[in-house]
Amino acid sequence: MPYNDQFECMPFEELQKFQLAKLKETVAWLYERVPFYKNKLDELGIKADDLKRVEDISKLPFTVKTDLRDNYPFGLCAVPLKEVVRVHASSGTTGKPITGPYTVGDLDQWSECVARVLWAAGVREDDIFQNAYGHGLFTGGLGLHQGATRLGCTVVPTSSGMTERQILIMKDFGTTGICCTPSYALTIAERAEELGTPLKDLPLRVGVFGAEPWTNAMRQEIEERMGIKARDIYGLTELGGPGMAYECEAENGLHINEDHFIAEIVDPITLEPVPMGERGELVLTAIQRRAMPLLRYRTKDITTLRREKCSCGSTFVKMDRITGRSDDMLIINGVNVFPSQIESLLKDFEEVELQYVLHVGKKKHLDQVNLRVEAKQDVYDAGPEKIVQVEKKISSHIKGILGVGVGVELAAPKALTRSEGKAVRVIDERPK
Ligand code: DLL
Repeated sequence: MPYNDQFECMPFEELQKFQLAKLKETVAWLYERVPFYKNKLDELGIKADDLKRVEDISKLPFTVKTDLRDNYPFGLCAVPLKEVVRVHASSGTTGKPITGPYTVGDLDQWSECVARVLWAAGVREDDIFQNAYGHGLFTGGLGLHQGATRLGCTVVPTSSGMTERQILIMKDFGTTGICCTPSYALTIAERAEELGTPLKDLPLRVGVFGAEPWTNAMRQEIEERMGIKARDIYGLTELGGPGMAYECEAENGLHINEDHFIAEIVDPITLEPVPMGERGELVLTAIQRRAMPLLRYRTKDITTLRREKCSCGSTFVKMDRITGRSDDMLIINGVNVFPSQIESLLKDFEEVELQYVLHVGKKKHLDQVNLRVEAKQDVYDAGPEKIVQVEKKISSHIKGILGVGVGVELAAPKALTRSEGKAVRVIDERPK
């Protein structure tokens, strides 16, 4: 039985009525409070009362990441900042992050959504739950913290990194549940094996992984090496972070928390809604958030939706695992990176040309990024010492701003192939 059967098992007709009421409330809320939405709704000549059925959502305007950038940091906020009790942030397409503000009520419903995820994965109040997501601006750490606290677990907020300490704590505290990115899970498992304490010999029994794409093959490997059940969790900063969708015992798709989010799939080119069961871009509308509810947010994540009876009892629609994105965002060990962000950082360095290629690969289970960028002639001529100095300077600048380790290699002037059409800026050789 799901965590909150009143909502998670709601009959479809009732759910639709509920969604419509909340959608209308949200549209009216935004119309009154956010000039960006007032203008967009006026342009389209649509008001909350014009929405008669949930499907009328397709009359509403889309919201995209650049709208958040253009209204940075709080231009889309629908409440005064004194009612905002937390702000998280994630990568924007250029230098500035995008922000996610929360009211007290938003935090409360976020905890509820994450509690449902954990419950569906089999986490219970007697679990010792190690939270190895980054705690900070990233929504993973505090989001999972709140959800696990709501369930009553014994939460151990290790945050990410310091792998040997993670293993030590797992052993000493008797950790039974864990959450982190799936790639980090494998890194921990591998280190534990090297240290002679395979995780499968520990009490660990369940893991909740997300924030980056992963496959069933990876699930199997994690389950075998860690001796656990591994389940998926999905979400994004713009709409409140992890907990928007989650896997249940059926392990064939992720239920979307439909009393909080209305999901649509659109064709990423025509932006027309596609029928249930067809692939396209996931578009989500937050219908209960109050600090920054977004209408028809284009996630750029590619998936399909299915409405079917599920063995877990939930009536919520299911989405398939995310198979890719309709933009060029890269997810590097759970951190979102746009090539355009790298480009805008490179502009600060007069030692290099804006000719660059990002090579993305895997070393063991972790993503590795190498940036080849062309040196200016005088820098190149100054010799190896100067080159190494510039490489280090760029690498530490990128790490400082984006939080991602990138190996930088200065190439000789004119060494990189010039494009004859769209420049190829990213070579992603990670296994799909
Ligand atoms: O990654 C929130 C999160 C934290 C989700 C912890 C799950 C667990 P952002 O940093 O804003 O938020 O990145 C959001 O990451 O649009 C997807 O492209 C990708 N993503 C998130 N979860 C999954 C998943 C968090 N389970 C972006 N599978 C999203 C595939 C995922 N991709």
